Amino acid sequence: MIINFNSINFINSILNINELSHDYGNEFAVIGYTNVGKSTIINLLFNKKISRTSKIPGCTYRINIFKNNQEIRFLDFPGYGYNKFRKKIIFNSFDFFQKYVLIRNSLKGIIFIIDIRFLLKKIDLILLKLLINKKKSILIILNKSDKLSNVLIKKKIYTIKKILINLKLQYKFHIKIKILTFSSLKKNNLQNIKKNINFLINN
Ligand SMILES: Nc1nc2c(ncn2[C@@H]2O[C@H](COP(=O)(O)OP(=O)(O)OP(=O)(O)O)[C@@H](O)[C@H]2O)c(=O)[nH]1
Ligand SMILES: [Mg+2]
Repeated sequence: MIINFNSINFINSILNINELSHDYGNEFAVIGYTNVGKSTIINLLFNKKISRTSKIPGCTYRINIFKNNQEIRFLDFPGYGYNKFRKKIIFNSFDFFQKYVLIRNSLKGIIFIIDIRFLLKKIDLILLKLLINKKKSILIILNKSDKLSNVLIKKKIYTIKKILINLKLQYKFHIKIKILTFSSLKKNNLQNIKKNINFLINN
């Protein structure tokens, strides 16, 4: 199957795990810390402004669900870190995601967005370990690479690969985790990201 990235529509936004649609077909989750660029990447992938983005952390505060004409669903998760609107929101993205990963059979892959400058925060590592334990396929996107020099980008890639190798030794897992760098400003590697999402659905 080749994913059609040229047809996407907003379906609904949810706050509760019971509001998820039936667990059939193919689903992808776009997750990561607040403000790393999840919604921006979704908009670029589908070449359409379907998800709200903002400089203010916590812009996405519900799980927004999109679907293409092949019935493939993409879930844009709220970031699980610092949230400017936290006091107003009783929703905990991190807890939701943990539950979601455990129950969701149609979840074909995780698109894990990371700010390349900060790499993995403690909370990212906890989620990564959970995903590895559940044998979920992961595509890691090191976003905002425009903020670093090429030398630093290489260093960051080296560091995250080392972290993953250590996790591999610790948890003895065999799933492949692909790592790509990206910049929503430069839009490099967009085709490569699409290729790798296709890889997730077909494996
Ligand atoms: N310099 C730079 N800025 C980026 C990049 N990607 C996203 N941004 C900016 O980062 C901010 C946050 O982007 P969003 O897409 O809203 O981030 P998000 O992860 O969806 O944020 P939450 O939904 O609040 O968790 C916006 O101001 C974007 O324009 C990038 O690659 N480079
Ligand atoms: Mg967002």
